[in-house]
Amino acid sequence: MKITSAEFKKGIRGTDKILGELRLQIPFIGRSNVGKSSLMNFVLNRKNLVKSGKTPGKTLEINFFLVNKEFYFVDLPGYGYAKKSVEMRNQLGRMIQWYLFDVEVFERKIVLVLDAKAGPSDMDMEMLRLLREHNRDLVVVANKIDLLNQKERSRKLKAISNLMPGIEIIPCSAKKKEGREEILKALSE
Ligand SMILES: Nc1nc2c(ncn2[C@@H]2O[C@H](COP(=O)(O)OP(=O)(O)O)[C@@H](O)[C@H]2O)c(=O)[nH]1
Ligand SMILES: [Mg+2]
Repeated sequence: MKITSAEFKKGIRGTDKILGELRLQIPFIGRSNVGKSSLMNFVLNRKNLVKSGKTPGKTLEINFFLVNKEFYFVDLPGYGYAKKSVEMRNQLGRMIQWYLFDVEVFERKIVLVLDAKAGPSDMDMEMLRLLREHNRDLVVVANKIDLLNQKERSRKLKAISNLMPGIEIIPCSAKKKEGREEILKALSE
């Protein structure tokens, strides 16, 4: 897949007619601060289209970006801060679950973003369980792989694979620009 264009379309907080469009939606989900927005910019080859930042929990809406005038990248709020664990039951958590599990769309491919160094959190595992329970089409990536040296890297990837059997884990780094082709390939399968 080649990216030829990307533009912000709109942010929503609840039901909206954009959800009913006959277009593929590709939401990036994961913990706050794991690098969802950075990764979307990297994959789209755009510097600052998707707002990323140091303040966790900044994204309060579900933001739609039209890509190649054809499908949507969807930026969602993160679930839970690094330390102060916000439960999936709070308002943002409910919004994420509503979009992923209550809203049926034309087609959806979900990118679950993990922290390569920290590995999957309890909430990541819970999210994975829910995604599988709902038979969601899924791509799992391990971001911030640049924080690991060669040895830690293979050890960590193996450990993550063991926790998520039967799922291919794509190592990537928005910072060091690694894994873009692999992610695009997985999304076009
Ligand atoms: N080292 C490293 N830092 C990253 C990477 N991707 C994102 N970050 C940093 O992680 C922080 C959170 O990124 P952001 O994209 O806003 O995360 P989001 O909350 O999941 O959308 C920012 O300070 C980024 O610069 C990466 O691949 N490697
Ligand atoms: Mg973000």
